[in-house]
Amino acid sequence: MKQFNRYLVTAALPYANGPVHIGHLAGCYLPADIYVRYLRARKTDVKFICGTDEHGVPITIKAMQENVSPQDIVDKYYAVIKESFASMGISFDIFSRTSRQIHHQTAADFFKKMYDDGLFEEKESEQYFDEIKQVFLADRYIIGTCPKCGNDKAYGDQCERCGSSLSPDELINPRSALSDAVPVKRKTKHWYMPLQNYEPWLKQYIIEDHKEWKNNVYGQCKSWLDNGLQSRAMTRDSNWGIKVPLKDAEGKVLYVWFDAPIGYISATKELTEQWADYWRREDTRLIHFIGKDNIVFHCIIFPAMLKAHGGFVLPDNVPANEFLNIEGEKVSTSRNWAVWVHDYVKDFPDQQDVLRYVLCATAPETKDNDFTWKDFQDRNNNELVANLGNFVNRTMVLMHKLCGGKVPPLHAAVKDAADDAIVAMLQEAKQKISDSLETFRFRDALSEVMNVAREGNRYLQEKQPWILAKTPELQAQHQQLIDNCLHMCLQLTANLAIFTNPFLPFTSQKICHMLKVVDRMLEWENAGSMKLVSVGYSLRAPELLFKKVEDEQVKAQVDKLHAGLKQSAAAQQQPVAQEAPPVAKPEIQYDDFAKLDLKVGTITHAEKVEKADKLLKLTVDLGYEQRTVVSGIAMHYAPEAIIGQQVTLVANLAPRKMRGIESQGMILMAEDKNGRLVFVNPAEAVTPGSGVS
Ligand code: B3M
Ligand code: ZN
Repeated sequence: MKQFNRYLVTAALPYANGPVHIGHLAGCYLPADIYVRYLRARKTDVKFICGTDEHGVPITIKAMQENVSPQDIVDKYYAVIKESFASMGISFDIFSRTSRQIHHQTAADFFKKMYDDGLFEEKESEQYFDEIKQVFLADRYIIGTCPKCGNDKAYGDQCERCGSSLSPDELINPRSALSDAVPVKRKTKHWYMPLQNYEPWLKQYIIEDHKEWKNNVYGQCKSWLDNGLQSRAMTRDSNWGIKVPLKDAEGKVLYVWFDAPIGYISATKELTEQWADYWRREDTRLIHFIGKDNIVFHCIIFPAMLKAHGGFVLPDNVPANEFLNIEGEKVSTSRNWAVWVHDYVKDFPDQQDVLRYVLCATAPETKDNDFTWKDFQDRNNNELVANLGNFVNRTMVLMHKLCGGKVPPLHAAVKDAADDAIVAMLQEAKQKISDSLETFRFRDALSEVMNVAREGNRYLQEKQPWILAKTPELQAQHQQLIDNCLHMCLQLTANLAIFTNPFLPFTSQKICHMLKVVDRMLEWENAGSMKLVSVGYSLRAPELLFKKVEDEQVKAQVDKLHAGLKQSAAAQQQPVAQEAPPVAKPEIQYDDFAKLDLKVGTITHAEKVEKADKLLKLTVDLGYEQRTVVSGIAMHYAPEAIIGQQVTLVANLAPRKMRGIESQGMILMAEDKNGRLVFVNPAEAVTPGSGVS
């Protein structure tokens, strides 16, 4: 076994394009936090790194939806996300952002070094281009019909309905997510990383050397490697992101999955001058906590980048979780089917640990799992309140009542086998909890902690000090037995503070407060000790650790979920801004309409009309004839951009001279409230000359 002297723990950088929900917490932030809190309690040298991922398509799409700049979006959500994590006790050492200068520099340098070492292939390829918006359409910007399942809202990289990963070329009827235009192919140059060159090395690194990785992670990596890797573009055409640090790279930025993981490095740099110890020394153990959709990037692409660049440690483990569903359905932020962390904290103030408990107890460690509010209530009421809370409360109340509010002594003369059993149980529990935590089995670890409380309750029930003290005479007679029982229970309570600390830090602090002990007691090496609280020490009054979750609260939360869903459905159906209704024209008869001869044609030629800013002279092919049409769209479309565009033509409009050119028809255009003009054309290409009715 390799000896590690310091730990670097990262949690996936959430996109700053929306708030975080409980699926995010359960997926990686909570397990990472539990792990780090445990390492700290073991006095391990550890840094816990996170921050927002502020580049890439998710940000620009959100900006478009909200009609603000990408910068506005990332500023807004950075603050929201940071606050949500802090309120849940996620204890990052730094929560940075990939928009910071230090990151831009670090990522650009990383790319430049790989470039200078000749590690990229420069390739021209044809990519989809949106002629209306005049931009290349990267992966997510293209929407079309999934060839596998027929979902007509599949993305250029993935179909969210059937989960297939796709390439834009596979989509049927591709459209631009920006303008809904039919995209055209254009040439563009990018820098590719030939991942296939790293395949033998990756096979050794993962398949041979990391057999201990979780099955879901190892299995996914193996299947990627078995299928063979290919060159992958590490740059994109966009104006939002980190500029490619090369000449002739105007309009090119680093691929977001190239820059984001380097964010772990830049955030460490920002945190400490000793950053290189964490990233460059072989005795650092680097661990990435992520959700399952990020596996290939953290297990294959990022390690290949680190290897290619050289001089960095590699991830030693990547404990990825599966997904958490809500009330039996997949989380969907667009449908607003989610439990938002900031909402939870508002609705359940001071009950962060309840959520931490439930999410850890039901964590999707090996397969997708389900969160329901009923289960939340049951676990709170039956486990936290009735087991852990009950044990600590009974101990405190009885100690105040029967031992004068002070830690009673342990009388050797009346010690018995049940007392010894408690000591042994604690030792065993400590070992089991450590073992589970160190192998990322957080559910098992937590259930072991709860078992300690359960054993405490059983012990108390067996000793029944309240019966021994039924009358003052009886109590006087049994005081030594009573003392022993409560002495044991108090030491057990202190041990529970140590054990719960990684999982339920707020609860652990409350216990420490009641016992009047300082944080140092929480160090892991103290676990199992029966000398944590000193004899004769007077303790504070008990306060309840947990309170019941009522049926009404559960109902309110379930209702809220459904209401959110309805609201978002309504919002999607309604036009964004409700303004004055458009002016209606007087009613006409069918015959009036039938007089129009509408034909579909294809633009085969387009040029500017001299001295007329707004006009283009077009040739429209109707199959059976060519028409010359003068159209007022020059401010909206470049002539070269509309060659091949299908249009609808009013073919029997009386010819009209414009700037000396006879216009033989009129092209139909839709105009939105901002004056934007868009072609009215058939949803799929048809033969030129087809009639419209
Ligand atoms: N922002 C993807 C995600 O939130 C991405 C993680 C980056 S980790 C370097 O799923
Ligand atoms: Zn599909």
